[in-house]
Amino acid sequence: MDKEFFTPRTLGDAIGVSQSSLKRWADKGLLNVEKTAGGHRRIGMEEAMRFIRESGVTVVKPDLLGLGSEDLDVQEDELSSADRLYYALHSGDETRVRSLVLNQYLDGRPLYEIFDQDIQPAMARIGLLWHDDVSGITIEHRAHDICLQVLADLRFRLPRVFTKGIAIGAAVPGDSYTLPTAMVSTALRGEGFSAVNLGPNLPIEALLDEAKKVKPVIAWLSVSHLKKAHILRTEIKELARELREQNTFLVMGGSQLQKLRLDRDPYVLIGKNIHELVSISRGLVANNPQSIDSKGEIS
Ligand code: B12
Repeated sequence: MDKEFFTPRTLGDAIGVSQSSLKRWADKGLLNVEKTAGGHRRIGMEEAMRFIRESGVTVVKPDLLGLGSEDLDVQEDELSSADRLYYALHSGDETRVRSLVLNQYLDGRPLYEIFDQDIQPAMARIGLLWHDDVSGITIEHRAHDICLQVLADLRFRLPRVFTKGIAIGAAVPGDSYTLPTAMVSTALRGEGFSAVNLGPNLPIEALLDEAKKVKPVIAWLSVSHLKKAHILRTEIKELARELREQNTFLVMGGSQLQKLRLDRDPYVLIGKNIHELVSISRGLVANNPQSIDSKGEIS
């Protein structure tokens, strides 16, 4: 996808400030403004998102930034963000889901909170509907697809500054769940890792092969569905051993991980949610300072 830019007028109108205020902020180095070949000022979309999130300005016209409009009626105003998300997912309103999630992000809420406290509980509630009625299955499939689209959109809007090194990961073989591993990669990108999601159902051998090539700081595995646990346990033990030799930490999580009953291993770190994943990743960087350039390459 090409880089998306806003004119100073569009950004100014979206956050309800004049173009001269934007220019002042740019002169003070608070907002990075680029120039086109013709000398016109433009603000990159990621830079606009970063500025709004960090400066705490209010988006008054979200539609100008492609964020949808979050016009709530009065009763809905009483609901928690997780409940609002649940209703938007239930009704299949993708625009509204996107707007709810992106606005939470722009309001400065940590990604892990949006994931663990809004999307996860909303999807868990959606996941109960199929017990009642066949339409619950349709709602669940649709909601899942909307979450994936919105996560991709969110990830695209994150700053592309990768100073913490490389992270790669996937869901284990036999696990076709896509959202958990997509969430992990988005959260790690938000933490400054050059994170690559290798998707659902990845052979352990393929993860190891890639890890040997790119030497990540973190390799993650998500377990939401468990098949052939005994084979997987052996494969993961061997994976952890090989990763340890190149100083890569294996980080594991997922709703079915406990059932795998892994042996204790200081190089296998376990997180029960995205908040714990982020804490683990911050701890690893603090204890393992390496020289890393902006593309995430370790030197
Ligand atoms: C979407 C969904 C599906 C979709 C999956 C689409 C896809 N390609 O991904 C479809 C419709 C295909 C599906 C199918 C099935 N599903 Co389903 N599904 C769900 C649902 C609604 C949401 C799952 C999801 O993505 N959640 C969002 C993620 C992000 O949340 P999470 O997995 O809890 O992850 C959190 C943590 O575990 C952690 N985490 C996750 N990964 C990692 C990794 C690391 C490294 C770390 C640190 C942390 C971490 O952080 C996350 C955020 O807090 C759940 C409901 C639920 N309670 O989860 C049911 C659910 C999991 N499914 C269920 C069932 C029964 C099934 C089926 C067996 C149904 C059937 N009869 O066919 C099949 C099995 C499919 C299979 N073979 O794997 C049950 C499982 C019950 C159980 N395990 O005992 C659930 C709980 C629904 C229910 N209440 O009955 N499902």
